[in-house]
Amino acid sequence: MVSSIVVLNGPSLNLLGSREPEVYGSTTLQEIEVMCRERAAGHGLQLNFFRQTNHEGFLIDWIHEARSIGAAVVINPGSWATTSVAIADALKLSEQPVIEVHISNIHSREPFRHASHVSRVAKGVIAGLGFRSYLYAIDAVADIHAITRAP
Ligand code: DHK
Repeated sequence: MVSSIVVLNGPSLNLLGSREPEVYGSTTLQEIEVMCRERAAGHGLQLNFFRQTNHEGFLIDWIHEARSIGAAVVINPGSWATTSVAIADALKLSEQPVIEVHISNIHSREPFRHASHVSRVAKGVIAGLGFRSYLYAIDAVADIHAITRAP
């Protein structure tokens, strides 16, 4: 049963707010973190916002850490979605739901963004809804949690 969520972010998402705002919006990662905390608290779930890394190995370590504490994973892998079998392999080991998040709609963008390794192992994928993609991912984990708790 899920009682905590780890939120993970891949490369260049530290620049949210100033990075291509016409694509990614003007909300910063820090602002997203605050909203995620509120959302998770509203569902009675603990949130570990591990934040962001530009180093693939760190992200893999964090995925393993999430597994060891039995947390669900909300992950925006950024461009590693399309390049990293290693991240997908690490996520596959999770015994809790993994929700892949993208701020932009990767399917309406360049073709190289369409095929995600992470999508193959994720329980669900939320893309194109701006910063709200993260919040809906937390709602999804909470719903799954409620279903698994139901008698
Ligand atoms: C973020 C990125 O950094 C891109 O590499 C992805 C994703 C899309 C997003 O929309 O959040 O292709």
